[in-house]
Amino acid sequence: MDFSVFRSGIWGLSALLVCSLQQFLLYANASHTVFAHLQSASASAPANVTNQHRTGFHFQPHKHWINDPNGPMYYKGVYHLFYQYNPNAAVWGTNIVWAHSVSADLIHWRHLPLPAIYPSKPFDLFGTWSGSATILPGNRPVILYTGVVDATGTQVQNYAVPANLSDPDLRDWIKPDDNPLIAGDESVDRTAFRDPTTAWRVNGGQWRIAVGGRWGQQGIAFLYKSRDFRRWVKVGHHLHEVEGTGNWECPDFFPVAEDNEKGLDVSAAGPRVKHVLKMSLDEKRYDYYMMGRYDSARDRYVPDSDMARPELRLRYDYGNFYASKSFFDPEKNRRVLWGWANESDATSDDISKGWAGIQAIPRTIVMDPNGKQLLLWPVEEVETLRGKEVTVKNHKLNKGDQLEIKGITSAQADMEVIFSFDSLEKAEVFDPIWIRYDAQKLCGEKDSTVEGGLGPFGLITLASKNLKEYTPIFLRVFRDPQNNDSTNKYRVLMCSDASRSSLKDGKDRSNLKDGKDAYRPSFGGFVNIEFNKDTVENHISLRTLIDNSVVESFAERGKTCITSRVYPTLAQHENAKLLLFNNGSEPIDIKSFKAWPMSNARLGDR
Ligand code: DQQ
Repeated sequence: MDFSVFRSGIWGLSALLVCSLQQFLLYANASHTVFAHLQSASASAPANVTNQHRTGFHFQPHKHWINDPNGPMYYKGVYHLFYQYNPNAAVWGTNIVWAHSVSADLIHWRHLPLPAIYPSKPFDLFGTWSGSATILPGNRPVILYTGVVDATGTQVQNYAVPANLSDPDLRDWIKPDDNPLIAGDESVDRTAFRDPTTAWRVNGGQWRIAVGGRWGQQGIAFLYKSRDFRRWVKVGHHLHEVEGTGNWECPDFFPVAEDNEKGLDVSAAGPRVKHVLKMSLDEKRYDYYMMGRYDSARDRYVPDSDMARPELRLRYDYGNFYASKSFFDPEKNRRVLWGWANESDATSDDISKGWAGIQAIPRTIVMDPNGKQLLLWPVEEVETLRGKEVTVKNHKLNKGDQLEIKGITSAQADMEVIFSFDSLEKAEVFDPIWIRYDAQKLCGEKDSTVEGGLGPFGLITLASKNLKEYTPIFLRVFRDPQNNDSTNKYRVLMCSDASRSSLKDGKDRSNLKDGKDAYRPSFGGFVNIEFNKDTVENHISLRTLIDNSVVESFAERGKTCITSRVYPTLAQHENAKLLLFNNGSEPIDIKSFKAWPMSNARLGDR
């Protein structure tokens, strides 16, 4: 008997059943906009997928909608990435499944033909939502995921196990009938109770997981414990909670080493280990994290700083990056982070192009030597796609200067630049009123054309002739004598401005965020750099990956990262220009600039 035919028959039948049941869905706390009328292939799929803005080396399936990365892991020489996927359309749907792709190097991928997990059982008939993988002793992977069980959106936590452990691709997954593992009790809002973490072990014994949720406006990481991975009991306290932050989605909890850059497996503990708790804030659609100490004996997590103070919140990425998830890669002893970079165009555009969503380039996570934050950096494998290097050295940019970089197809490129300057004297004074702003608002006011003292300077990417379209990534240094939270009296603002990236919409897209329309602001974050006033020269480094409709930037080895999704109509392929610029009165030296055209990653089927 041809098992694959049998299985796709069952898949088709159950999908049909599920789709008709889902017509009646009403989600009280769903985090994605539901387009019930667009979920079916016939209603929404265009005849062809439009290639115009597809990326060359970022992860994406051939067509349709993707969102959260799920259950990343390394098993028997293979990297696995699962992701939320709508098999019918380029919009999110309650028919979302766990699609599955595998890779030897995190860059080139094979898309496996069938979803690993899809709605089919009473414990997930109304949704197979996000979750994580854990490798149990004996090298046995298990997936924990959220199942939606009824039309009101009640969520439970389920498990799935590989059908065949000798298959390194882990193509087939079984959802045992003793699911669900966890149903929320009366202290849990069951319609906001989802996205279990990878499990960790406390003192080599009991298992723990966290599950995201809320109680009113209090965001919560619920904590559960188990001796055998089957019977899970809610712990009397939460892993953490913060008032006023709303629903927490996709929590991630993992250790980082304080003394070196090696990644740690999830259960690692010890005196020189800190723990990171990340939560995806449903209301803001951004990922925040905190660093702290996890006292495994008391099962208590104590963060270093108070997340209730918005100005102290840390983010992995200050742009379009959400629902991220990390995993430990034992092959290279590193922790790797995946994050979803959603489209920033209108839903109607996604439907007509036939696809929506990419995964950002996977990033290694290490602790910043300052101990206060993380550094995120593209995995080294991405460098294997680099072509012939173009360089610039020791080129001075005075106020108003632009330098065009020739000899590279910059619509698909990687680049690293070090800017240096002799003096901090011209840095503009930071207005205390801006403390109440977030960096994004300041980037909106002080855009790349607004002249300054020390900055703005940076890159102009995806630029058309005469700058009708362009996406600048730039820095501006402020002096802040009143900064009481730090000994550092300078604030460095980093911006990635998508508001002029496309002529297509013909209007300002920087203020809309309704989930249906285009949203392309100037994203911004501060970069925590301590300048040395005793040396004559200070630097700021910037790395940017450009891939047709995505610009991912990393300041200072990954202290601050910003991902923007953009859709130039003119600045495409060979017509996209790349420039360096300075609009500040302090001259900026391009100490070093290197750029490489990037070839395509192989994204095939098997
Ligand atoms: N997406 C999933 C949920 C998760 C949300 C559903 C975050 O499990 O909370 O597709 O984007």
